[in-house]
This record gives sequence, structure tokens and C-alpha cells, in this order.
Amino acid sequence: MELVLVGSQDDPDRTEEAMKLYYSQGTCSFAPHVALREAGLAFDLARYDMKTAQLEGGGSLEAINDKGYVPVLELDDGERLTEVAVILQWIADQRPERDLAPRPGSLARYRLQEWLNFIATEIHKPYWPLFHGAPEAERDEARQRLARRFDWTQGKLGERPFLMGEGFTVADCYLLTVLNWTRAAGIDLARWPKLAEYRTRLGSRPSVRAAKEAEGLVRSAR
Ligand SMILES: N[C@@H](CCC(=O)N[C@@H](CS)C(=O)NCC(=O)O)C(=O)O
Repeated sequence: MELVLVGSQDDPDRTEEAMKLYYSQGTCSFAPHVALREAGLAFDLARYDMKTAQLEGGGSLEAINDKGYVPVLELDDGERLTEVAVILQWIADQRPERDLAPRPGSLARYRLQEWLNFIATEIHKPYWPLFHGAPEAERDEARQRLARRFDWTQGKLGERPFLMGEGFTVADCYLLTVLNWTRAAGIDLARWPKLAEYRTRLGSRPSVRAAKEAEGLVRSAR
């Protein structure tokens, strides 16, 4: 188990009991992983290997989440939160001063939720046939569907640096995560230059680099 302390030791809000993120390398759990770092929260990581169905520390993933998937965020009191869009908002709300999400109840918050829901249902899930050995016709259809979603997303992003405008939010954690899957899915992101630039730019954020390193997605500089 790896303890990750991203908050300052002098931070009066920092809890001694770290929460725990159950994750699988490079999957959708990467979004809350980045968000935890952006929020400066202290957390442990527990890895689930999807190939071998092994959970770090033993036991089964179903015992942690009876839906059988990651991410799961175990809170200090043992409560467990699931679903990327929900975990992301919970993390953002722990550190409102970091502006990772607009205030609950504001119209802007619903705009953020529109993005989170769109990414979850219209981008994240349509990758499924591309990663689960579907017949080629189904894979083609999935790529075309994703291409239409990327067209729309690129149009909305326009000249804005981030999905919600000038500030980085947890919606960006999620979009970056699903854009990171294009190569493995046989989609050339160069067709959407703004999305390609966005992915490269966000990829250089310290939180993203640290999350990649922690998940073993890049070789350590050490
Ligand atoms: N609706 C869930 C979907 C989560 C999900 O699809 N997780 C995948 C990784 S991206 C997973 O853990 N799959 C487990 C498996 O296929 O064995 C959410 O939004 O959190």
C-alpha cells in the first residue's frame, strides 16, 4: 500500500487518517486520482489489477464494491463512495478554495454536472467495445460514435483553456482521462487538434505527472 501525502504537513486541515482510492492503472480511476492531488488531500492508493483480478492487500474487488469496479474512494470513517462523477464532486467539495467545482446549487455547478454526465455516458462508456474484443463492425461503430462526441467537445472547448472556461475543474480530470485512451482504442487524436493540445497541456500539470508516475504509467525520473 502506498501512502501519498500531497498536502502540506503544516496544513491544519490535513487529517492523519488518510482516505484510500482503489484504482486500476490508467482506467477511469485516474480522474479521481488526479483530483485528489489537485485538491491537496492525503490518500492511500490500493491497486486492482484488471488482468489478474488481484486486489493489492488481498481480498476481492467485489468485497469493496459489489458492482465489481473501480474507482472506489474509501473515506476516513470507512464509508465508500463509487461512480467517477460523484467521487470527483466529493473531492472538489472538500477543498472549495481550490475551485475544482462551482459551488453546490449554483447554475455553474449544474453545467459541471452536464459535462461529467456527458463524459461518463457519451465518451467513457462508448469505449467499451474497443477494449473488450467486440467484432470489427461494432468497433467501427464505437469509433464513429466517439468521433462525433469529440467533434462536439472540440467545438465547445473552442478557445477556452478548460471545459468550464478559465479555471481547471474536476471535469477536466475526467476528460483528460478518457482522451488518454484514444491511442489504445485505435483513434488518432490529431484529427481534433484542440483536444490533442488540451491533452498535452494538461498532461504536463504536476498532479497529472505525479498520478502517472504513481500508477506506473511513466518511468520515474529517479
Ligand atoms: N459507472 C462507473 C463505471 C466504472 C468503470 O467502468 N470502471 C472500470 C474501469 S474504467 C472497471 O473497473 N472495470 C472493471 C472490470 O472491467 O473488471 C463509474 O462511473 O465509476
